[in-house]
Amino acid sequence: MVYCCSDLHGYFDEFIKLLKKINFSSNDTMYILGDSIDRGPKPLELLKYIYEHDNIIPLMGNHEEFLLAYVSDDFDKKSDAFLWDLNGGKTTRLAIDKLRKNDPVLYKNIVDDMKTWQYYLVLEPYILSHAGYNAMKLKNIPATIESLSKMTLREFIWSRDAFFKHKGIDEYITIFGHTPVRKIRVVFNQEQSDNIWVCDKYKDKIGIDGGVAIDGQLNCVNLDTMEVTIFDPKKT
Ligand SMILES: [Mn+2]
Repeated sequence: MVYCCSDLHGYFDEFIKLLKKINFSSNDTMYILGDSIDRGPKPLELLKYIYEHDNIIPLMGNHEEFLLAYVSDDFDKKSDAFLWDLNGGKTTRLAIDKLRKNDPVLYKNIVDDMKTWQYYLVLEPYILSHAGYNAMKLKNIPATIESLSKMTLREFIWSRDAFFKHKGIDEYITIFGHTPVRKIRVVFNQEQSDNIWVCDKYKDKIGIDGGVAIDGQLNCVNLDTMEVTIFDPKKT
């Protein structure tokens, strides 16, 4: 089976419980749609687990970009570390500093691996990306799958309303995270819930960030059956 989930934000124990709940095995594949780190308690445990499992395929999120900026040579350690910390990065930052000191080989492996994480993936008929893309651009160019090449890397990891308020690429359904679904529902004046959000106007987007980092839940979608499994830490 092929699954996806998103915005794990260092909630490693909860992720493991989710894997148990779906009976995840070495024959299955799990895509994580970005923001595996920051905010939560065990970002490094999650990064190690991802690194050790070839059938867990992570995508880039804006929080992974904070980390890669931090470990790059031209990083301003003082002001940029401050900005990352403001965005929930402190636990990750301290853990990555410690790893660099205590296990430089594993540190290098994890960072080098992270540099290869993709910004989007196409698994027909699905497009997977952290934040979608800039759907407003499709007003001026044909809304075909080729239009993905016109999007900037930043748009795959930072888009919000510019993605979910506008019609997307024809004949594809985009599965995305980044904006917790409860916040998307506020934008559309919809009834509150942390369950996956399906765009009812265009039927071309599915938001799956259940907001585990804001007292919400983890949503996991089986891409073969479209069955959704929820792990809600509040209910265990
Ligand atoms: Mn994000």
